[in-house]
Amino acid sequence: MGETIFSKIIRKEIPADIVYEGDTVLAFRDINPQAPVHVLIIPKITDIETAKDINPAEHGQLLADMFEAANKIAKDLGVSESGYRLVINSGRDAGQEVYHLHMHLLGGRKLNWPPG
Ligand code: IU
Repeated sequence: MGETIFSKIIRKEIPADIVYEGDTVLAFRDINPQAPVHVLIIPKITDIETAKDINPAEHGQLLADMFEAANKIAKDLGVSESGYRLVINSGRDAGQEVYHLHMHLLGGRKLNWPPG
């Protein structure tokens, strides 16, 4: 269950520009960046397809790990002070393309609100 192109990136079967790797979380630069800094932060487990599949009782530590990674990446890539956006697109109307939970970290330019 949950096999997507991100599974292949996790297994290093296809290349990605990895900026962070921990025991539970991997992060790599988006192949189609929407900002100077655009990183995808993903769990290494493959069974959370989208945000509605998150079970806080089961996935609480994993979510904490994802935010710990986001904080570190924002610092490492120089956007921690200027600001950045964390986005999880969930389902069709949000335009989710890859059904493996992922958090976008976007920064390095002034971001518009509301998003399109
Ligand atoms: P979305 O939230 O599911 O819409 O975002 C999927 C993102 O994954 C999107 O920004 C793509 O550019 C990105 N991506 C990638 O970085 N590498 C890939 O091989 C594929 C998609 I497929």
